[in-house]
Amino acid sequence: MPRLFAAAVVIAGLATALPAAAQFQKPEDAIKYRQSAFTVMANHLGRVGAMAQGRVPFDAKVAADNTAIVVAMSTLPFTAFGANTDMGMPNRAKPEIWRESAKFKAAADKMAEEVKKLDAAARAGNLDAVKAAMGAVGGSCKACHDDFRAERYSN
Ligand code: ASC
Repeated sequence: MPRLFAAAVVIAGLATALPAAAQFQKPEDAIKYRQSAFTVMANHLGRVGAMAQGRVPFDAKVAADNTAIVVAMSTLPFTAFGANTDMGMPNRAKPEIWRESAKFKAAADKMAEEVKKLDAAARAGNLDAVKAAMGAVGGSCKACHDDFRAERYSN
């Protein structure tokens, strides 16, 4: 193969690999990925939630370290709801995710937005603001779960 043509083929290959959906070999990989991202996000959100609820003493540094992780994770799951990832392994994704994709995206964006506000509150070291922002984040989680997450796992 002529060198220039070979280079063009490599570049074209990289470019087509870039879309998020193409980063998963099979549906099962995408499902595992998004479930994992939600798990990590919920874990770190929970540590801040414990402070907001007074179950754990408020430590602004620890809170901000955790909200930074929540922010970083918040957009990742939504790269893994591509076409044909409704099955492949047990999951709780409702068909509405693909049927009402604009609404699903709006719910995801809303959560990411509220999570950024929570991070700002934690970085400011303001527990009252953390409590308020935590309520809004929780509301955004619940709203999306109500519409788009099934009660039971599929088979
Ligand atoms: C969390 C978590 C969720 C949401 C949800 C809010 O901390 O893991 O799934 O908040 O419970 O209603």
